[in-house]
Amino acid sequence: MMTLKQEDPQIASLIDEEAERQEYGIELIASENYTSKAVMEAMGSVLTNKYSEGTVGKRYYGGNEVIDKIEQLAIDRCKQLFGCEHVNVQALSGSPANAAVYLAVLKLGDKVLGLKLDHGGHLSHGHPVNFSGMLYNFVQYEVEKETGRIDMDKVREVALREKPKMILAGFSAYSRNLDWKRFKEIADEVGAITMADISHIAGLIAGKVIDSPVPYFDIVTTTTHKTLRGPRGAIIMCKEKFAKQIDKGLFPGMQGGPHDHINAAKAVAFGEALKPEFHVYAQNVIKNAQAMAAELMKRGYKIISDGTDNHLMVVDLTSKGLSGKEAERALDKVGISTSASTIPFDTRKPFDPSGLRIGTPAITTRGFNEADSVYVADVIDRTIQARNDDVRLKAIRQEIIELCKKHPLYKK
Ligand code: DSN
Repeated sequence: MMTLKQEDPQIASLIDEEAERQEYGIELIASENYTSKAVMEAMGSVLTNKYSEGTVGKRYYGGNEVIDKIEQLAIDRCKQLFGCEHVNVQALSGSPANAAVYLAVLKLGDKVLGLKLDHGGHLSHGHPVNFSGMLYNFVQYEVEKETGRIDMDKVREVALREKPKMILAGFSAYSRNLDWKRFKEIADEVGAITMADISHIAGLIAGKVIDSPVPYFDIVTTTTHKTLRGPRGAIIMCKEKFAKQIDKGLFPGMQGGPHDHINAAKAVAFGEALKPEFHVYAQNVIKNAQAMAAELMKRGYKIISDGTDNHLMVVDLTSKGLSGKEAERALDKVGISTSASTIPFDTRKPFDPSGLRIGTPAITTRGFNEADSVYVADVIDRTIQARNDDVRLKAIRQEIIELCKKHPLYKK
């Protein structure tokens, strides 16, 4: 058989181009990371050829004796990593995982509490343009204007008033730890199911540097490709009493055939996260984020909630006189990838919001330390100031290339 280069030189060369971009660029998108070569090898394997609807030992297709062993390994490692009672590793991505949970435990129109998108939540946590907001009756809680933090007494007030069937805790742009125990107490008070979406922080939980909802919550979903550093995909963990419902919600409720090559790569990633080095990695992700946030604040940038407990921060650029999109574009020019983000109570439109979300999972994977993170904050500041000066931006681009050469990624 032909190699990719022989079969399709155009795609092969574009992949090379993207590899160069990743190698010589600084990745600060809070939801991105770099997987190991081992994870990629599993993803690019013959396992992509297989169909295996069903669960281990109960498949709708023949020839699954090897796939069963692989999926069981993924399950066992995941249970060891997160201490969950049951896990389904077949979810294709975060939103389908959440959809499968809703399908499994809710009826159409049921009421759910979730964090508002522009306050740090996620589209699939009840935004009106998303299936979640269209099919279910989501009531949203918010962060406080003064502190940028979730006030649990207010969450309790909303829960007592609304009496939801389920309470959902989780975020894609919130930099503070969640009080899982308090969420559970409130849910118990109103008789609600508890669901956590830990997509952003799963690696920090697996690395045992922040608290886990798994001991308290009924259901916990996560993507596997963010801080957890695995392949693009998701998993659903739950208490044993929800196991059957969740499995049925995912297949046949939501999905057809699982992606066995991805499930193998999930097993590899869980194996990596079980190693002691991953604990150090998770610690460093937070140290780097805190160093970067402190430096940006020193330079007059407003960080929502005035700092971070995790891997990310949302910078309010209003006082700097530019929008999140303008900052994102300027940083792109020097080879720094970020994502424009709404801020709580944003007066600007979601496509050109007031904030910029920044995260440290990827730079930490390539070995950046706190001093490097302070330097990156300095570069961000200088780039924003020089955003209309192409000569200065070009010089900064060279600095970035030198910094990346100091911390090679896949060219090691
Ligand atoms: N796109 C992910 C993020 O950036 O947080 C969430 O789906």
